[in-house]
Amino acid sequence: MNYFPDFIPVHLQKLYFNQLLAQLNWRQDEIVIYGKRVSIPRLQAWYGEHNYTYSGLTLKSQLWLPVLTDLKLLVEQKAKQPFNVLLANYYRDQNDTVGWHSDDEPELGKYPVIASLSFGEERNFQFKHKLTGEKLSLPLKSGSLLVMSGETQAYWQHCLPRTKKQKLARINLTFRNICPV
Ligand SMILES: O=C(O)CCC(=O)C(=O)O
Ligand SMILES: [Mn+2]
Repeated sequence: MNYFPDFIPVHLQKLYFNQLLAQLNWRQDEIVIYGKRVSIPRLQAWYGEHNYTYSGLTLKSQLWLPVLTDLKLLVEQKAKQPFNVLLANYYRDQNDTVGWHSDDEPELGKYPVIASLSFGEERNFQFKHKLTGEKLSLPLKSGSLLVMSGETQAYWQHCLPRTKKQKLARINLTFRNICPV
């Protein structure tokens, strides 16, 4: 795992945040849990060359936007690997979250590289080891890039917990590479 706290220069962070907020096709998606439809606690958007299915929800591919291809290129240069899809998450405030999961869908391959770019409010990203239960916490600051690779998805789950402290909006982009089987 590699963390680059100052990946996007400070003077560009607000610009990117505003462009992403205004231009992405943010949706309030619902998933089915124990037969019930539940709104997920964040907005999301999906771009790239493939559809994506999780928890009974299919995200249809949408054409890349210029702001996304710019960021994708920067991230690909740093991670030294190509990406062909993007899941974008918009956390409106401290109540928006993502629960414990691994990004280990078979179409991402055995040792997926996932590059996670953050803008806006800093939030704590947590990891939990699947066998030992060991926990780690990493504050993801605006403009930072976290590259998860190797056995990160195989052995660790991650989440972005709700906080009691009030938080402003945060946008996170996770670039992934789908290899159709
Ligand atoms: O918002 C984040 O930092 C992580 C989002 C995430 O884990 C995901 O979209 O799979
Ligand atoms: Mn994830």
